[in-house]
Amino acid sequence: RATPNSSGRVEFPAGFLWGAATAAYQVEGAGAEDGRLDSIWDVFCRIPGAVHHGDDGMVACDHYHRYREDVELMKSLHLDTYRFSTSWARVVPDGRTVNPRGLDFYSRLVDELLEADIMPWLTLYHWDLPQALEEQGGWPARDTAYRFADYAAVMGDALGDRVPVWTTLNEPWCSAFLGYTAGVHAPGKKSPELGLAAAHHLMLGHGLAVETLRERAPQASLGITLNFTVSDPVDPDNPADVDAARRDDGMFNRIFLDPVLRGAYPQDILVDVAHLGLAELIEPGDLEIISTPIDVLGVNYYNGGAVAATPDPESATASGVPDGTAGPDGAREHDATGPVWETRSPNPVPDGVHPRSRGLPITDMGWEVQPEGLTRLLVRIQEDYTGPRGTALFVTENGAAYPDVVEQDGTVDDQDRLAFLDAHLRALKDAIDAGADVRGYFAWSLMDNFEWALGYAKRFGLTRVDYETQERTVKSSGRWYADVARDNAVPARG
Ligand code: PNW
Repeated sequence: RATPNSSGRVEFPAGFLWGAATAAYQVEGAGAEDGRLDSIWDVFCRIPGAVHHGDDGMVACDHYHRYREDVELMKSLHLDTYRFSTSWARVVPDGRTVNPRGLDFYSRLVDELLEADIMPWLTLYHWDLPQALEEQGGWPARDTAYRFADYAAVMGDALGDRVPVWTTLNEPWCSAFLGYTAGVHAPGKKSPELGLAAAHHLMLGHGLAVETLRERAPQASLGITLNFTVSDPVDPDNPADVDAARRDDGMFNRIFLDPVLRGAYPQDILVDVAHLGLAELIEPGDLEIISTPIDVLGVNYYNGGAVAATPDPESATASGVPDGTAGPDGAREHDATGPVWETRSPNPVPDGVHPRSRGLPITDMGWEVQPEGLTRLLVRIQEDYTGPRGTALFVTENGAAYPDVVEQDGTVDDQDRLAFLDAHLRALKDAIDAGADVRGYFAWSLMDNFEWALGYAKRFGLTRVDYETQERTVKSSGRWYADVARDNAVPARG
């Protein structure tokens, strides 16, 4: 492999796209305006203890009313592209009837972006299923996949001529397994069977949506965003740990990669979950639909991890949570103030997969900072999955939560976040040098926002949001990133 890009100036290929990402429920607010009805997240937020501090997305960053100002902000950051999601609960509030006023918001946003010469990158589903559809079974019900395709058709008809890139789902792993198995995300269900059924129907919905968008937006690039981990056995000489890493990789990465890009679920995973009913849900033709060719694969990468077959004997709670980040005993069930680390592997595979600390630095999420994992991940996806099919790679999310310190004058000098981005961009360039066809990068996130079960307590933004005044202040990381985007290069470090 090429020498790691450790500190010199690093140039990116001509045309590389620089962006920032958000998601509807995390930034929009206007939760009950212009005909929007509840999504599963609105309902989940009302469950006492489900979300840190009882926070919800009713106001969030008020982006629904401030989108013009926010597009100005994007311009000031020199962004080539903006990745946002559309709220299904705004566009099709009851899951069946189109709400023109909701749809119109996205039309105005897209026009504003095009006017500013910022390419709209649209994600159809970033976790806000209309509650009406959850009440009819949610993602574990096959019908939801068809309702999703209907919603995709509505969006395609409305914006197909103006939006050049569409991704169907954001991180189906989170929707399926954090939502229906671990119960830490909406709708808060706790069943391995439901998680697997949700996963299959999310995949089916993805494939159906690609088919329908292909007709409605023949010029557009289409794809999906998956979230990934890089699982290393804590002891590579211990076959049980190696098997734990295999299962972690299987239930996190391959269970989505393989059906989408190879047209089949991984055989070892089908064997592992044979008693949980996945195979019985697959109808003839499903995998052909799921593997409908895509043009882009979105890669979300925050961290990898070392895993073991057994809990850490030295950890007091034996939960595998790294030292110093464990929440109060027993507080992890429905009080998400503790680290999200543990939710990284609530997979339905029979035996546990136990995260182990490697002593690497961690972010405010408790996630290990492991930039080199991004290089390995991108090269592997290129070689094993996307390369043979000619599917382009984009890093659609990468970033870090840190507890920002606000200076007297309101500025935030977040050198920790800046260093995180710097290291990951160098790692990304290493992957390009090693042959990965990576065409763009989106920082998570354009601005601080509603961090799901952790509420407003965790800040990922390039821009600080004061939730009292809704004032936006670009952080040091944001100013640094603006230069990177302008110069198409990461400046020398130091
Ligand atoms: C992603 N995990 O979520 C989402 O796409 C964003 O909406 C979110 O704000 C961002 O990452 C930061 O969390 C994840 O537990 C949430 O492994 C949890 C996990 C992974 C991704």
